[in-house]
Amino acid sequence: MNEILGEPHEGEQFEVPENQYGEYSTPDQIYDETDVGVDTSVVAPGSNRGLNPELPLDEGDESLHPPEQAENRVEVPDELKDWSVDWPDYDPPAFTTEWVRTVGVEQGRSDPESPAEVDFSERPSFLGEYSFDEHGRPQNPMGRQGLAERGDLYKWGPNNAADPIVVASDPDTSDRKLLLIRRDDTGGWALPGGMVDPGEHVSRTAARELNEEAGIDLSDIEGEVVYEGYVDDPRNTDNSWIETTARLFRLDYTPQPTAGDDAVEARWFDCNTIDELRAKIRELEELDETTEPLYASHSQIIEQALRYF
Ligand code: RP5
Repeated sequence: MNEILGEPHEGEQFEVPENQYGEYSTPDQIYDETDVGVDTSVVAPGSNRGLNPELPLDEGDESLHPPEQAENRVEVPDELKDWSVDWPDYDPPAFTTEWVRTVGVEQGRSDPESPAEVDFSERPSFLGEYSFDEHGRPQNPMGRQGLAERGDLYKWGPNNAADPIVVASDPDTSDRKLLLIRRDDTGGWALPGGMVDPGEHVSRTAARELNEEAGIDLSDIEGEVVYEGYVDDPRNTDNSWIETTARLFRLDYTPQPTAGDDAVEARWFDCNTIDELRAKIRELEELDETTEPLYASHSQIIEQALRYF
């Protein structure tokens, strides 16, 4: 058992997979030496990825989800997701936002236009080795996404993010609360995470994002890595995808959050179980049973974190 994870409660079926990228030279600025492996089953692509259909996408900021990206995507039926399944007519539009190609470059966040200029041996994935298509573009290990090139993401291949999972337990009752933010792009509830900054070590990202998006400074707490792997983010494309390191911060008090940066709201939710949390958000947002109430695969990542109590 990896020390960083601690022991799950007795009787729980939870295995820590082998670290799968031993063959890569893991860049110090990205990964801890104590990285845990990935259970990709945690984030098997879902139906609507927590996008609230009632809320319009933010059209004012090109860095967010541009409407044309959403409109252009080819619908990929589940049975055709896997690259190994033949789909001779599959010809998704190639799209990379103007923002990624201009501002992202100026800010030192974006890759060059051509993937041939990227050293992918320095860009490991938590999912292990990934393949490349006939144009030298990395292929999303979770399969077809209906859009080629980078879409809204800065990098070809894996784009590293980090997510703080802040859980406050009442010392008397053991009742748990979880901190969430409302994203300003999709309007959905999400973990207060974000992308790893250029040159930043991923172990710092979760606390920085937490401070920026919820105004809570936990930078003196290390937290526990409870998930490392793929995120079923709506921005993922055939050639670019998000992978996160989720870090659990345990508190015995509930500091007052203040929304900032990409968050329009930040608040605590009752969260003794993932079902309680999801029901609470559905009620608040008046969502039906079929709508995933949390952004991307954050439900599954939170569920994973709750196993550590
Ligand atoms: C999700 O997007 C990650 O899990 C993380 O929460 C977030 C990072 O993107 P931004 O919030 O920076 O847009 O996939």
